[in-house]
Amino acid sequence: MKKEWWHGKTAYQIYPKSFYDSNDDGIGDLPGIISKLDYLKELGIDMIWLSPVYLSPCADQGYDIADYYQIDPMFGTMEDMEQLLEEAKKREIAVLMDLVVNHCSDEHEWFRKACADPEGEYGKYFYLEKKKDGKLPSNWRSYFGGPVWEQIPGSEWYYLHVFHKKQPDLNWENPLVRERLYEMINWWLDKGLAGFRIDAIINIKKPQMFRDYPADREDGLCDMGTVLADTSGIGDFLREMRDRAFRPHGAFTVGEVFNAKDGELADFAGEDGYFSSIFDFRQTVEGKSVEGWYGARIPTMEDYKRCCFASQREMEGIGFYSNIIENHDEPRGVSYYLPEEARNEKGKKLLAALYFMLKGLPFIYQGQELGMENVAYTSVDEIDDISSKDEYQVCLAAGLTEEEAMTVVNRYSRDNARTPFQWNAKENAGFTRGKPWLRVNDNYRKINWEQQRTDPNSVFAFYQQLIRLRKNPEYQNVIVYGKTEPVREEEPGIMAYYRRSDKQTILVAGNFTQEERTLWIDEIDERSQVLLSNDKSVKLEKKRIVLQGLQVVIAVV
Ligand code: TEU
Ligand code: CA
Repeated sequence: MKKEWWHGKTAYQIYPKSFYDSNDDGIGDLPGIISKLDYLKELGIDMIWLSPVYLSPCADQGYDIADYYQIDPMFGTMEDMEQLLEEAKKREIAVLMDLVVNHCSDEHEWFRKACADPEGEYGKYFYLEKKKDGKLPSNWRSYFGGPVWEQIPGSEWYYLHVFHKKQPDLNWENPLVRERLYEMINWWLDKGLAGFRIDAIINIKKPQMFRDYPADREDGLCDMGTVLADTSGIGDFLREMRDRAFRPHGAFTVGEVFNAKDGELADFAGEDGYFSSIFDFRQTVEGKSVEGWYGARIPTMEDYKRCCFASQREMEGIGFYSNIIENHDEPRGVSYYLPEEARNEKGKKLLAALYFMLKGLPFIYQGQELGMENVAYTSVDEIDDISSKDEYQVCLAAGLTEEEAMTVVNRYSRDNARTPFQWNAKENAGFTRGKPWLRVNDNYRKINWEQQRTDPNSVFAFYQQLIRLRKNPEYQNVIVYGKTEPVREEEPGIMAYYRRSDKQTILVAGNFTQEERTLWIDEIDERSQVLLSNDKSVKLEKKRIVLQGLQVVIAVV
């Protein structure tokens, strides 16, 4: 396999609005990020992904871009962005921005012009259609609820938006649109970005606009997943974007790809793929339902293990997944995957080691390294996220009480992960001296960085050790390139695997039950050596390892 500059990196996702507020307006910003680069360095990070900081009316927290060439004033200025690139470079931290090109904002100049003259040049930048026999062109449901079609006020035209109505989809079939996007991507890469995380990209290719699919809810609409499954030909767009923009810059790209079809993995993330890597969302989508959040089932640790191994097998010999336990769209991984009795420091480290040591690029989402947890919102009014608001209504429409609806929303809400970063035990968790834009999690006095940084047994210290291990020249090759081989895969309550290269074998063994368990493993002998564990007492004996409840051990065997 050809080696690439990014293979050994550890990445970190920053949600700028909630990371650090430098000017006390309650909103995290670029100067705030710059002031925390040393923090990231201390953790061991060498690549950051910034969720969008472009000019945006913020209907979907910056994922609705009004100008790709401007920084939103709430985050700072273009000079701040340039300074961030410079300061990051000094610390050898690569910077990725979020590339949101499936749609823009309805306040983008292109869309304004399209509305002013739907039949003119800019009308062709979007998908504009008229009703047929009084019916909308198609019965697709937007990800945030309701039909994907919205009327342009004062006209007979409807535009397509697969997300919010303030996020009109760009017409990728129009070569002019593609040109303008490539120009923009190149402009940013020329500024010194290392690459992009690529938003919602699987949506850029649509089937025919006028095709209906069987309704899957009472609303008569059908899920976008069904629509996309019926689409082909996205590869032409993605290949072109790669060749025109990413490849000439040697950029790293990670695609938000939920549903690559069978056999397409190499096209997306192989050595000659459209992207350098794609996120592994197998465990994210496990248990989800077209009915919405109320119809979903939380995966167990057994599901989690099965998903991880399936993805590792599928990707072997092809490329690298980017591995996560959470992001800005998901609940906190420790609150979601760990059974209730395991939601403690030991359990958090167990989950950390199990995912971090998988083959692929580990991404840490801000606060994950402290073991930040879900929030218990008591009312939907405390929630900002549009997706949560929609799902709350879906619950009520399905006959749930308000209380039941809140339980469901709390389980999945995107605002679980979007609360301010917990820097210390002072007011507002030290995130701002103003009023935070979103409520701080009540547990900040217990879970915060200041308290963890000097504690050698903290979750933070454990992440530091994981990252250090990944960088250790003695093991780096096997940790980055070694094959993943499940060990005692059928054993309930245990998730264990080898990472194997020609020369070395590393064992990662976790016990997610509360009881002590013994694993018989032939390869353990007197030369085997523990590299890291979340429990001091490690019993490595000939041909066996004894794991305490919730213990994880990483050993070279
Ligand atoms: O998410 C794309 C995506 O598929 C979402 O529908 C996701 O499943 C949803 O957030 C669950 O509630 C990306 C971004 O990550 C997300 O924050 C944006 O809202 C979305 O694109 C639109 O840009
Ligand atoms: Ca601010």
